[in-house]
Amino acid sequence: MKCTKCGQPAVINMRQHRLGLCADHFVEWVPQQVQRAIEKYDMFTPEDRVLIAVSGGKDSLSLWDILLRLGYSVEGIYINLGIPHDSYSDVSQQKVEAFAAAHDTPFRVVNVKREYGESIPEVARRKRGRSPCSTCGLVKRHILNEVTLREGFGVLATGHNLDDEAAVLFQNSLHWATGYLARQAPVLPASHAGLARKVKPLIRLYEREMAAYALVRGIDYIYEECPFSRGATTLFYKELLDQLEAESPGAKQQYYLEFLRARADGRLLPADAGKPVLNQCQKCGQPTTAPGTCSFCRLWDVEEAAHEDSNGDS
Ligand code: Q46
Ligand code: ZN
Ligand code: ZN
Repeated sequence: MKCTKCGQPAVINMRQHRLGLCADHFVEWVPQQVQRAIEKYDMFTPEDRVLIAVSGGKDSLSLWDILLRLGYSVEGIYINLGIPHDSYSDVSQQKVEAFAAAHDTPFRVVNVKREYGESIPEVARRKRGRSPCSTCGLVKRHILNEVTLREGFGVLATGHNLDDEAAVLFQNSLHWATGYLARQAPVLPASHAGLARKVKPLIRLYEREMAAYALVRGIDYIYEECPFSRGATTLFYKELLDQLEAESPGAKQQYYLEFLRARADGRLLPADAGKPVLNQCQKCGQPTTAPGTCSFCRLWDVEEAAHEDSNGDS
């Protein structure tokens, strides 16, 4: 296979675009795709300060690299979840530190155990019945929202790629979870004073393209997946969608991008679908659908946990 642009040997063949590219043209093409997504969905401008959530994996580190190359003002945040298996969290943090040092770009670390007294696996163990992943998702959402607003960033960017989004869409549509379908978007506006604007600039790119980009750019990322992701249903949905893609190149892209189009045109859901009524958490002040304290604050409330246990409500 030869590069469609210059005839040199191609490093990647993207059947959905009928495009093969050599290393040089591929690392030029990827940021163009990201820039197109940023503009199409009106994500942010060069005047905005962007905070990027980095995990040490290929997607978020590559996104950081791409946004820097595109000239955006971007800083990183790493949340150390305290996952001990094979020093997963500490090794991930080292990858982030190495990237930031090599690119001379600022980042901050929030260490969950140091800040709140327990790591994610420890909280999940205490809150019997809550999975590490749902605990983790809740904690990350809260901290990222809080830091984005407190430090005056205009927007929070995450490294979700098209495969991630298509798998979540598959899961949500299997359950016809209309609330989630309504909120699954490349841009979540700051619809409330306590909510940061959130964007996903990689939604036009397949996972394999991000892996290839990291490789070609020499980005050193953590290859291992988080140990808690093993057996996750979204991984199974990704495999199913990959089978579909192998038979019908472009199917994943069409599935997800057509969903966005249909929803934007109002063909799927009423415009106000998925807009929950928000209250203010009595403890931290962040918006919450709960009437009193938010689920993040309740997570650390040991007295409440004991009460829940005695009620058999884990
Ligand atoms: S980091 Fe956290 Fe993921 Fe690990 S514990 Fe689950 S949610 S799998 S993105
Ligand atoms: Zn080329
Ligand atoms: Zn709270």
